[in-house]
Amino acid sequence: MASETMKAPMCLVENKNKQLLVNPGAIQILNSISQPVVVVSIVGMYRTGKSYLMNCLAGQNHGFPLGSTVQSQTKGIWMWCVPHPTKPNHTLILLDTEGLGDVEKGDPRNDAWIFALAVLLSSTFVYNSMSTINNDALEKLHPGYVTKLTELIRAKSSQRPDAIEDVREFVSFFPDFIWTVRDFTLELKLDGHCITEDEYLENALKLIPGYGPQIQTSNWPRECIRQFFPRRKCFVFDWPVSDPQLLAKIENIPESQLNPKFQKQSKTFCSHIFTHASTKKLKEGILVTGTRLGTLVETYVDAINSGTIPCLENAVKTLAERENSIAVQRAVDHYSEQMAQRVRLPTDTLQELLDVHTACEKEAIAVFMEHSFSDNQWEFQKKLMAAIEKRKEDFMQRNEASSLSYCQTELEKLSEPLRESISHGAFSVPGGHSLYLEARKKVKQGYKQVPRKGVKANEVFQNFLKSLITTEDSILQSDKALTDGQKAMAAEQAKKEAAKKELELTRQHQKEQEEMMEAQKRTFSENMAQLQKKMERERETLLREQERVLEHKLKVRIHGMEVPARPWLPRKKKCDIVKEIMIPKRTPKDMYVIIKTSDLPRSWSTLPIVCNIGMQLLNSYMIG
Ligand SMILES: Nc1nc2c(ncn2[C@@H]2O[C@H](COP(=O)(O)OP(=O)(O)O)[C@@H](O)[C@H]2O)c(=O)[nH]1
Ligand SMILES: [Mg+2]
Repeated sequence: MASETMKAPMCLVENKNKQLLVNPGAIQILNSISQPVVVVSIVGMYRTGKSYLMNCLAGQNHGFPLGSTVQSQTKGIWMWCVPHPTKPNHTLILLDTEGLGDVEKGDPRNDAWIFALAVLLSSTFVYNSMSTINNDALEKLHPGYVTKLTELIRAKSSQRPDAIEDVREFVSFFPDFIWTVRDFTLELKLDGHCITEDEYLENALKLIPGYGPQIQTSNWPRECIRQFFPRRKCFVFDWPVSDPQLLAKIENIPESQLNPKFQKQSKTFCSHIFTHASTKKLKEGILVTGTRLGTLVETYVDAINSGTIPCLENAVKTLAERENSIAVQRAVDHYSEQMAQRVRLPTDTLQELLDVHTACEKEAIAVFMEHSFSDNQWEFQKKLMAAIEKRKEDFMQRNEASSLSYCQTELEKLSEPLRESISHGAFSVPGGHSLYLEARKKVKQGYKQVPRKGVKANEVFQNFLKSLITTEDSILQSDKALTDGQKAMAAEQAKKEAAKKELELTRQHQKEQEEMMEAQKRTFSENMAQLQKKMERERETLLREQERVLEHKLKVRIHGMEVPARPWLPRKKKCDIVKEIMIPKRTPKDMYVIIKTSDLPRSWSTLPIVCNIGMQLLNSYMIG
């Protein structure tokens, strides 16, 4: 979509009357964005300049309405889709949260959900606060939002919300974390040394040594931020203007008149987002497009409203089901279009049709592979195979019908003189049988000359000969030029010829059966070959993801988790972490799990076996 059509932000999720409502208009916009998206969300206390900062990212002074001017802005998540300023063919989606912690704006009950949604939907999550990152900021700003994340989000549908594995899973799909500190007036110094903004954040997130309950309470948000957000950055901002009067009208102040330090800091922040904010991805490297983001919003909000916890695994399943159905349809349409373009009915032979079928099928499978994902039990691939099989049969039937009618028409034209001669009694004369044979031979020769008669050519001619048997016999018997012996020999000859033709026809059918079997074999091997390739590609992505998770877990492990463990965060040995991450539980039937969880060399040897199992399953499916 041309994202420039979105001139102003619109509400995506409204927090109203204890319910979260998805705006269908916003979903419609997302649905039209087929490009991958970079999603930046911002949360923090109201009137801390969040919307202003988001407008900076959109390159606009006006857009998300600022708190000073609009009092009755809808509570919830606001969305603005703009073309990505540096990544071609990407859309930048800005998600601004409105009214978090603002009691004037109504029911705060859903605030935690808005916070969780901002995390779930973004690829970069900005946490905005005022003045400093201190205990106060960590404890009092949205108490419990970060620490509640384990209760508000679930990675796997099958696990208890507090399961350890679930927390571990979070990391693989959680966004990058940025803490923006506004009106920052302190010096960036620690123990007399200059430090970077990131060091300032890391220092603030350092766990307080000790074991008391107060220390635990202080450490918990720190621990959570460190656990959930392994990739962290910090940006501090000075006051934008020195005159407080001017602050209220900040959107009308030309950039050049803002505090030069603030200008520089805003530029640095924006340029970091434009260069480093990554494309939104789900687990296993599934790229999120605008359309997919729309589905995620709907799935998560549906879950929240129905009283369940948004679950990433279910969201991916919903996405996969929607998209895999579309992928099947696309692939089948491609097959049909290409067949219609490349096949001229009737084809000369069945093999000619099957060759084109194989080529079109190969392309169709590739279309399916390109657009499908997480088709764990090959459910949709099997649907595709069945659908293509049906289309192929339709083509074969049409091919036969077309050959039949063409051959019949041609033969009727060619045999017209013969039939006329029969009806005029031209062969009821002495020597008539020989004349008849001559005339029949002419028809045969003429028929032979007709090009591209197709698969029914022999059958049609055979039926034509059968229709003449009685007439032919009476011509023979009434031919006075022939002796009884000659007649008997001629009758015998006719029988032999008929039997020979019958045999030819049977052989042709047998050959066609074999050709069809061969084509089916090609179907299976093509499906398996392309599946294998896709799995290898997916496995590479998975390995990279596992490495990332491992790296994070080790980092957390190594950099001092010195407080008593939470029930969901027990301390682990390094080797245990490695084991848990690299070898999750297996279910032997699940082809993807086998590929996902085995280590690299083993996977290469497992792959053919897995493909064999797949082949057998697909085979039995087709036969069944
Ligand atoms: N002190 C201060 N005020 C700001 C800053 N940025 C914007 N504002 C002003 O703060 C008010 C609220 O800004 P807004 O962006 O709507 O805050 P939001 O409620 O967090 O989205 C407006 O009057 C802005 O002009 C900033 O960095 N510091
Ligand atoms: Mg705002």
